[in-house]
Amino acid sequence: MSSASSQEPFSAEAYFASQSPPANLADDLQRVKEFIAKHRDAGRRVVLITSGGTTVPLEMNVVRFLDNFSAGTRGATSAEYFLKAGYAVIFMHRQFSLQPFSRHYSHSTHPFLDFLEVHPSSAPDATIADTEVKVTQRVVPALLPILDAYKRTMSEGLLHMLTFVTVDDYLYLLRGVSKEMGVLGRNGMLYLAAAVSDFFLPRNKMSEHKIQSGKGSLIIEMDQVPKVLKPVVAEWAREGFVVSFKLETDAALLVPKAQAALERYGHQVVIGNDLQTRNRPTSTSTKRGEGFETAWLRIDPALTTPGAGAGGREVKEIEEDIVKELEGRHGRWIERG
Ligand code: 9Z3
Repeated sequence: MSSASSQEPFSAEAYFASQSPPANLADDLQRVKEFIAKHRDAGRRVVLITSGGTTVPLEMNVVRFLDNFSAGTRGATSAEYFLKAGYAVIFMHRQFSLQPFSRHYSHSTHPFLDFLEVHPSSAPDATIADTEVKVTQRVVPALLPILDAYKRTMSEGLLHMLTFVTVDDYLYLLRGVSKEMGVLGRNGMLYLAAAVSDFFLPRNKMSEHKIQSGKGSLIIEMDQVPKVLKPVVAEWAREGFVVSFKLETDAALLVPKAQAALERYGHQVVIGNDLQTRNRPTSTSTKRGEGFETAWLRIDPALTTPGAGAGGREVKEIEEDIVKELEGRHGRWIERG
């Protein structure tokens, strides 16, 4: 696979002209519009959270695709803290990635079947319908607050779910939802935590059917995905409070690259995280006049096991501090008008 191309990167317009929208885009955006209108009328702040990784299909009839590591932990965890802070949340996530509330009982961390107990009835004519299944008592203290918050959120209609799989789905949805958020004015926040592919295979270069083996190595030349933060800030969500994420594997690059992004796109906050320690120290950079302000949020690594709270142990999650910080900054930004 080649890693560099001499070709000019696609502009956002050229990208959308070349790639097809997801089939249910119009319906999805209609529901988003209704959700936003309801919360705007209630004077509530609304945050769009993007979460999880995007795929890049290699064939039209897709058998193989490029993916990335993101599990959606950052987005799903942050969603809970934004809800707690009084925001309505549009949770735009990769299908089957972690979701707020249910993330505490994911199949890999806490399979929920492990928390159930079977109590057969002792009545002589009992049938299977008389058997009771209960949650193991030891998990109740941890489960109850999660269940309460989940029920309250759903009954008050504060969480709206949207799913994407491919980078095309993601970009079409991001454009559509960002534009819908315009009616919120400064009350809208975009929290772009999804891990979005930097490269894609344009439709006109894609094989229609499964790529066949037997001819030696496979060479695929990919094009660069446009940097959509630029139109997000300058066109699609002009009044929104935009928070982007910068992911690096070399921690020394984080702050300079976060500052370069703020300089280039002119949005409000960049959160920098290092792949290996992304649940621990995290920096936030904000532009102040001509300079930059960088704050580090750190928590004790011993307290940070994602999802560990579900089993009963109290844990601190860095997203709690990130959201608290952003809520404050968003509020001050709204006041400044
Ligand atoms: C992030 O940096 C997220 O915090 C993570 C979260 C993807 C690291 P998990 O889902 O991981 O909890 O497993 N997201 C943004 C990554 C990204 O694609 N950033 C672009 C870049 O670094 C700029 S927008 O160039």
